[in-house]
Amino acid sequence: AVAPEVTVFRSKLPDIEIPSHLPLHDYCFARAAELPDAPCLIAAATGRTYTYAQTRLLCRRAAASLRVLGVRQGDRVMILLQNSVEFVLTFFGASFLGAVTTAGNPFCTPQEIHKQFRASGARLIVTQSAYVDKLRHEAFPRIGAASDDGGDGNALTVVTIDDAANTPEGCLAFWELVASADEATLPEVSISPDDPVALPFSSGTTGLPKGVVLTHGGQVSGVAQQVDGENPNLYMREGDVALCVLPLFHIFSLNSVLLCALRAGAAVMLMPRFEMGAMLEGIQRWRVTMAAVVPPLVLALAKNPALEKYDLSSIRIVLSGAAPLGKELVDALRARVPQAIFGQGYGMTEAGPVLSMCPAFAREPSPAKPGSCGTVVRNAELKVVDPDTGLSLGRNLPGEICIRGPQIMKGYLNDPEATARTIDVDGWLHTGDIGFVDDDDEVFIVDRVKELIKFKGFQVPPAELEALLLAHPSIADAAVVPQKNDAAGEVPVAFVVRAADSDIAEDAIKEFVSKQVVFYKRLHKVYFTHSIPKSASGKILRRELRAKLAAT
Ligand code: AYL
Repeated sequence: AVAPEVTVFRSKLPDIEIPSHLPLHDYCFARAAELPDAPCLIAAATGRTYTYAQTRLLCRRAAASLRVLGVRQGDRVMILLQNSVEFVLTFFGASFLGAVTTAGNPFCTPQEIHKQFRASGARLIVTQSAYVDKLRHEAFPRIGAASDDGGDGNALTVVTIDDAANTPEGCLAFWELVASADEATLPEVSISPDDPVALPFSSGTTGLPKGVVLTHGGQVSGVAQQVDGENPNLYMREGDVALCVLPLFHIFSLNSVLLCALRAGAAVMLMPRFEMGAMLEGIQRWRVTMAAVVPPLVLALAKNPALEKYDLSSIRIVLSGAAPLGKELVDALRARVPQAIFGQGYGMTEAGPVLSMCPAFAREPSPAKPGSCGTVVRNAELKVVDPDTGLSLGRNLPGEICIRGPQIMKGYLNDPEATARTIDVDGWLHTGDIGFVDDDDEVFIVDRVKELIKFKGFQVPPAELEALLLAHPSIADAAVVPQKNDAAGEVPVAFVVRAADSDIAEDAIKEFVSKQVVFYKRLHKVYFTHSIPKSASGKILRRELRAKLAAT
């Protein structure tokens, strides 16, 4: 048989040499020797700045500390922190040891954190005293330092970043450990490109959140595709300052902000949380040049009159990602930051994460149209397939976007079936996004065939909420789908079939879910119905439900 023709889209920029043999930490700190005194991390909350030499040294001391606590190559370390210097030190500290970081959202409920903790197989958690009570939940092992564990190897080691005086019972103080650590004791670790370095969680195209295995070679490739080469797609250099306000436990901020900025020799301004005044103050004070944002943040900025009181003239790039960015929104903000280039990156945790990036951010920029997600990154192939037939589609025809290249995940942790559903035998990763490539090679995302709901760029996996709902004795069946929302993009809403004789009310259901989930997974509405539409094989017909919503 003749193989069907495949239209493969590639970057117009030439491929680059990618040093994917390097461990991620060596790749990201490659410029530290050359720029020892350049600012690397800026803690906006305290005003403290760490140079490249200091940052690298502290990362190695963090590695030595983790090693003293028993962390070895291949082990998983969980980070439950807002953006902070300690997050960065722990991430690279683990990397130096060949250990793997799984970063979670500290605002999650104990049950949610426990699921990630258990699935990852972590034994050590680096967090802040404010979150330690969540780890005292019955599901977790008893908290006890590795050393005074009295032979019970099942205790959980918890390191807190607060002042030593505020270290909770049973926990260890991060900075005490780092202060007494000796980086000279670090063993030589042989790391291969195929070894995992990060384990974010994502629900992918279907089902519950799963560990996404990202390797050293994969992350080096993913960063190189953005910032390396003669004509980097996302042009950053020494002197640049990247705004790091989006959470580092999400791959957008970890990869496109932290890892890319370090590789380029730029500084990273770390903000623990989004607070408008502090953010604008920080941008002005540290002269931020690259701002990574999500659409709701663009909205908040566009609407905020306080913007005029700050000098934002240093910003040259505004990179929006993780959810669709409307043209109107860009226009509303552009007037306030006229010198900046606005554009989008399109990414997915599993894809390493960036598939396409605005070409106007390049060293030798080329224009991008409003609403476009840019062009496919270098050293990668992108195709668009008919979601029903799998056949490749040409330009301007919407279909499922697929990506292939050295940057994509190795697979889902301990889940070969989910991996096989997402990455096919030819190495193509199927995104579950519907989009097309236009005549100028620009990618446009128009819809999603996967279940995922995106609230302000945060993942809301419907399967997780459905499982919670079905556990309620008054609920016979349930389905959760996205509903369009101006402020959040999408919000989760439920269709619920009450159990026989039950008259459970909407509020009771909403509250039942709220108590078990982080804020962005809360149900915004419950629609009672007599049955959930399903296919012959029992799959929820989400399209039908979404159509029903659109009609109301
Ligand atoms: P996850 N426009 C529309 N939808 C988007 C966009 C975009 N620009 N970016 C991401 N999405 C949606 O795993 C899309 O449905 O990673 C995609 O499959 O939490 C899903 O979000 C993936 O969600 C960057 C820029 C990373 C963006 C990212 C996105 C990470 C979001 C690095 O430079």
